[in-house]
Amino acid sequence: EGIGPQEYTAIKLKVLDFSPQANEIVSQYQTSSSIQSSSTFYLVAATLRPETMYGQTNCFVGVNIDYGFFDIGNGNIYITTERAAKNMAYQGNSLIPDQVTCLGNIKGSDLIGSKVSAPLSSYDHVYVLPMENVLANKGTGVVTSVPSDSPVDFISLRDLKRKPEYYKIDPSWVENYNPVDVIETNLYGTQTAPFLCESLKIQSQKDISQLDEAKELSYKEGFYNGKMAAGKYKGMSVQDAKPLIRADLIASGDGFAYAE
Ligand code: A2H
Repeated sequence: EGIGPQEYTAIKLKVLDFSPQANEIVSQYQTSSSIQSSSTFYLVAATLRPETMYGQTNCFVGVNIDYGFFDIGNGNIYITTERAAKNMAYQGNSLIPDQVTCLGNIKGSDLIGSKVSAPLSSYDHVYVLPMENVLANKGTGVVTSVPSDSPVDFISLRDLKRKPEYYKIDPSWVENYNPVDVIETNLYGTQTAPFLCESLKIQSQKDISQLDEAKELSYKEGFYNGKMAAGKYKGMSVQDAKPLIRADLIASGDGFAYAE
C-alpha cells in the first residue's frame, strides 16, 4: 500500500432505520441507559475516492466483524471498529473528543438490512449489506459501495443480486440499485468497474487477484484520465474535482479527514 499514511475521507452514513436485529440490540442498550433514546447514529465509512460518492448504492460491512457504538458527543454515535474510533480520537479533529467512549457492541451480521442515508448519493436511502472482502483492520471496517467505479463493489453487489437467499438478504435491498454514471474515461466510458469486470471475466467476490488487477486499472484511468460525469463539478477533471468534493463533504459535516 505504499509508504506513509493513507489519507482517507470518512463518510457519515446516517442511520434512518435499524434492521430488526440491530433495533433489538440498541433498545436493550437504551433500556439499560447505556445509550440515550434521542441519539443519532452514523455508520462511518473510509474512502480514498470521495469524488465517487454520487454513485453510492449501498454500504458494506463484514458479517463477522465487531463494531462499536462510539459516543462522540452531542447525542451523536459513530458505528465503526474500535480500532478506527481510537485512531479518530488521536487525530486532533475538533469534532471528535480525545477520548471516545464505547457505549455498546454489535456484530456486522446484525447491521445487515439497516437503512442509511449516503451523502451525495443519487439514491435517497441505501441498505447495509454483507461483503466477504471487508477487512477488520483497514479504515473503519465499513465500506461505502460505488459499483460504477470500484470493481469489488460491483462484483459484490452483483453476487447479492444473483443469490439473495444465499447471502440472507431481502431482494428489495439490491434490486433497484444499479451503478450510476459518475466518472467518464476514454478507455472505459462511464461504467469503468462493470467494463473491467466483464473484460477480465471476474466471476465473484472470491476472485481476489483479478479484482486487484481491475482495481489498479480502474484507479489509474479514473484518476489520471477521468472527467466528472455527475454533480456540481461535472465536466471537470477528476484530479481537480477530488479535493474540491472532499472539502465540500467536510464543510457540510458529512465527512471528515481520517488517516492511518
Ligand atoms: B474505496 P486501500 Cl469508487 N476493507 O472507496 C476492505 N476495503 C476497504 C476497507 C476495508 N475495511 N475500508 C475501505 N475500503 C475500500 C470507494 C472506491 C474505493 C472506489 C474505487 C476504488 C476504491 C468506494 N468503495 O478503493 O487498500 C474503500 O473503497 C481502491 C483504491 O487503503 C477505499 O476506497 O488502498 C479503499 O478500499 C482503500 O483501500
